[in-house]
Amino acid sequence: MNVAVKNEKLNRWIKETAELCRPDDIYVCNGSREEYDQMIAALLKSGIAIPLKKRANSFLFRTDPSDVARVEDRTYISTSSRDEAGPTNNWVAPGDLKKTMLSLYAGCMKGRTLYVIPFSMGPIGSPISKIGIEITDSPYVVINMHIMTRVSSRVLDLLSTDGEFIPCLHSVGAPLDKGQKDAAWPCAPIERKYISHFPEENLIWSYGSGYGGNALLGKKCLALRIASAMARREGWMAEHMLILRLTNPEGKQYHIAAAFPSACGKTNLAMMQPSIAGWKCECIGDDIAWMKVGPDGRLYAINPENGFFGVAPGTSYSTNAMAMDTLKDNIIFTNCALTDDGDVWWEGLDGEEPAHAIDWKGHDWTPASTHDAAHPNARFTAPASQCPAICKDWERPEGVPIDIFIFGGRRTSVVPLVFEAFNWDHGVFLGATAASETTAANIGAVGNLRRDPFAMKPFCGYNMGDYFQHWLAMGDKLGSKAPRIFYVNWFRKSQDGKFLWPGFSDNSRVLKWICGRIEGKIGARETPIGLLPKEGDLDLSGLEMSAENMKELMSIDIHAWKAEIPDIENHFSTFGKRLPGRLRQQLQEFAKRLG
Ligand code: SAT
Ligand code: MN
Repeated sequence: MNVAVKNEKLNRWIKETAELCRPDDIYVCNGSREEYDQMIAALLKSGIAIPLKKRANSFLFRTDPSDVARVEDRTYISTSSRDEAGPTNNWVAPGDLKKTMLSLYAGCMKGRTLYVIPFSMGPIGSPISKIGIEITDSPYVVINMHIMTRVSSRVLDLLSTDGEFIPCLHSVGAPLDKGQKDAAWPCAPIERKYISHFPEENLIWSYGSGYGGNALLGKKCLALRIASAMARREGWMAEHMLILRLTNPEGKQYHIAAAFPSACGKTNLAMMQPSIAGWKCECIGDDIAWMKVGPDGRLYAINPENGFFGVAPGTSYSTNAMAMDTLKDNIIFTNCALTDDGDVWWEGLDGEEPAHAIDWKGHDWTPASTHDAAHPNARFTAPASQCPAICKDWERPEGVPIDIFIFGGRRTSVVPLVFEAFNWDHGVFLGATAASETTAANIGAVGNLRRDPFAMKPFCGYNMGDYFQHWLAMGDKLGSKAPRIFYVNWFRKSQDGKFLWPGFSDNSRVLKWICGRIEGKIGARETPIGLLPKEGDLDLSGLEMSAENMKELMSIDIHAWKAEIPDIENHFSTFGKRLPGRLRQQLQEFAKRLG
């Protein structure tokens, strides 16, 4: 071990873990630039990192073709009773799961180094922040954690001898025999992958995958699954939400938190540059919001992360110029294609397709190839501070006051561009019944419609029925200071399969209407599903869009909505007694409004 660790619990845990996993070496990280450079140098030497000539200090990694996304089927919430984890989570009793995993962990780091990563979610030392320690045998995880979280020896200083932290144990699950050559991307087969959470003891055990949320344990595991369970116990909120600041031409600021499922455009909205004159948008976070009621009774949000782990395909100067400008240097790319001149490439990037590239699997690719050059869940890991649209207050320890919540997802049909909830309970009903087509962010089928309440289905660390109740309780606590709730769908298509709404910077038009609503300046059309913009109220100036398309985008097909009712009933029935009566009542009222 390179340094002595003062914290007793941590010292004991490192020792026990080393005895169990039997690494060749132990290294405690300090988060410095030198450390990052040394890790990169080692990864370059072993040929795992590919340097990019066109972007300073930037590298491409290719994963094993089986290890390309989160694995929801192998993700567990292990509480003492199954009911505590609820119907949306996989569950195994803690004793059984630990037994299985302990046998996998035994000797799993042979031939590797055990890295100890002290990190803070949220600014180091802020009262809202949480300290985690990740133990991992993956240098790729170490460098990604450097960007995505605040890794620092100051975290160890803060912990002192007896401070509390959340232990996050990770192994790629590929021990090496003496002299055995390492795989380019070591990992375990799917049936031996486990992403396990023990919310009753704030503990995370991950085994077998090196990818994204499976392995960077500060993100979905700590900041959502464990944090959501803590938040419910302690009366705050941990949500799968971007945070942005919108400023109107008069200089008035609005803070918006929006929940969309993975790979549904949170990063694009968080960095959006409005197409309407005089409006300004700044990014505070693109994936996770931690929110607490402030001394003035309003809800304040911080982004606990330090970087963006964004989907590369589809990112371009026309869809997200701010992300493109963030990606110029100091970036880790994963599963993008490599061009002949030493740059990354992905489907949807500006300009011509390259005549030749190396695809994400390391094979030759040309435009004539029948497969994508980049994996659809290819990612960039980028420091948030590099984003030109980052808000100057993004690290403010007390957070920013949230005025507006937005829920949504990918719906090809049925759901109009935007509508407002009648009140808090109705807004919670909209969140609880949100549905979206599945994306490549999870291993599994893409394009299947599923209920994804509050975009938290894969990330809620306890019974989702109780989570709904927690939302209702937060609304009661906030009273008249509660954010107003809206629902959006950027993805509705016409009969001939074309997107009806241009999206991206034109989403500012929708946000402008939303701000008009909360100012009380704009009326709305009351419909059975909620409050829709009146004709002419959405600012469409300078937008070429036919009246028919606009009509279709805003249309409400009562039959299609009625057809949703049995599915919502079904969805609600899975929560049994844990479904709050107030949501059952919302469903009854909704059915009645539909007639
Ligand atoms: O792989 S991650 O979980 O970090 C990305 C996502 O699914 O949002
Ligand atoms: Mn996400």
